[in-house]
Amino acid sequence: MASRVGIACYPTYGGSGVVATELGLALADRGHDVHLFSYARPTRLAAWHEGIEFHNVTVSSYPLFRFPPYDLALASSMREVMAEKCLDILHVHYAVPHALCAYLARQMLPGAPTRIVTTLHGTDITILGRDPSYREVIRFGLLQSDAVISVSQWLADQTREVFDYDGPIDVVPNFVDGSRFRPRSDPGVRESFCGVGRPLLVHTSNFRPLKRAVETLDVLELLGPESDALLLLIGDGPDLSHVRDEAGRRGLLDRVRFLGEIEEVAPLLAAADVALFPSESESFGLAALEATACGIPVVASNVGGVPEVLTDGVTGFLHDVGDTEAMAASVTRLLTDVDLRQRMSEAGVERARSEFSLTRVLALHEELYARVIANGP
Ligand code: GMT
Repeated sequence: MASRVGIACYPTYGGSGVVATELGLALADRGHDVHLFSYARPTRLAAWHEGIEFHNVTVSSYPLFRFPPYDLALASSMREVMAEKCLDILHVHYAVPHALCAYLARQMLPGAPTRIVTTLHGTDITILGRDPSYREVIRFGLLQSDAVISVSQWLADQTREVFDYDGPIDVVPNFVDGSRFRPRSDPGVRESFCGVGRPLLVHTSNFRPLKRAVETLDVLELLGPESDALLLLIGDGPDLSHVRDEAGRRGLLDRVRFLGEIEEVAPLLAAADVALFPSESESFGLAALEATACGIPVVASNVGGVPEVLTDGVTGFLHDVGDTEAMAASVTRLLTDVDLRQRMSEAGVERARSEFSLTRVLALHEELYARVIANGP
């Protein structure tokens, strides 16, 4: 049965906003009436899409406000839409502050039937959850949610540990839309960067320090001067200028291309040979999943939920955080052994299709929504 679903997320280039928006698009395509809340149009909601109404949360400034209260503006917008559209579900992505805003909105409408679903994505638990300024308020947000989703078993375990939380947690993984994230043979994309024969490495992220993006340069250097591999860096964020400076300082500028934020990354991923993700923490690793779905073996850090997404030695290679020598050795293996690369590529595509397909994970969300609606207030 079609539902009226509100979704709140951060709009920026990052996994939680991507997952929330892609889920909203897919729910709308299935006939649900979707209302998306954010402070700017999310990256993956580039254009108008039938079935989704975007609610741009604006925060007024006032001389007394040193910190304009975004959370109150968001709660107010949620309350308004909840009342007008009679939302069945308000699904918030990233606990802070969204779970609390949803709670506040519902408190403002006594008797509202709206059920609150909170998806935990990572640093809302692993970093903010450990911060005494936020711990108790996040825990309260979880307890007030009608369902709590974690994107990996690892993050569910962290949540129990950090908050001493023993309520139910549904592990529902992130997903990829296989119609877009798929292998393609499009020599044009490759040709435009480096010609067909030159090895192509790729890294996509929001360039926060925990992504350790500068280590992609270490790996490139460790491949040695005889390698003519080219590294594509996709995305933007606080560490990008440091990475750019380092590339210049190390004389690597002719071996690295900085592409910035790109709306449709799938064709670029599919053109590459190996993807690199040296993060120090990752509750899931959506970017790694998107790469494997495109048929690209991944070399990544063995952290958090990453081993739930990538199978070491089968769909990629996992190494200790910071072990760039081992990462470079794995990249060299993949670049020199075409059969290995092909086997890993096929295994990655197969796993993305069987475990993390949009169809499968969308159905898990629909089942969960039906369950919490049936449980009632
Ligand atoms: O927690 C964050 O760092 C933010 C969040 C985001 O919006 O990018 O990233 C997390 O959520 C993604 C989608 O579920 C996961 O793929 C990322 O692994 C996770 N990041 C971390 O855990 C560091």
